[in-house]
Amino acid sequence: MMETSILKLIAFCLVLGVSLAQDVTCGGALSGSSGTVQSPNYPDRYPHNANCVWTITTEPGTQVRLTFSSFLLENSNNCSYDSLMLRDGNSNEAAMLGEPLCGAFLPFPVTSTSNVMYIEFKSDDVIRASGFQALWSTV
Ligand SMILES: [Ca+2]
Repeated sequence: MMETSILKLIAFCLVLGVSLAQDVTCGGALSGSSGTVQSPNYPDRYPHNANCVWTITTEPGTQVRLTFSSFLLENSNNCSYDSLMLRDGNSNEAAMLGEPLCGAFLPFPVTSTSNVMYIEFKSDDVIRASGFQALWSTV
């Protein structure tokens, strides 16, 4: 009986641990006509070693436009430390939409050529910032 209780307690802790870990997970498959994408914890600082991927899919025949309302990522050459990358398609092999983004300048709105945009946010293990928030919509 005692053993069962201990096992249940361990199982509970594992579940709790997993759900706490999920608080910093991010990304996902988004679809519809509009919505918001933001870095984990926004407007608080994003976590270290984040790796988030969003795919945004709008109606066939339309395009996806991403308009930033806030942007602050650790700055680095070629954005090699923390970065936001936008791609014109549904995978990390699709063509980049512009250069990798980082630093403190609010990026111009970006529009895909098809109805899918791939967004990847990465952070390294030092220096965090408030991250980004962007509205996506159908064009
Ligand atoms: Ca960093």
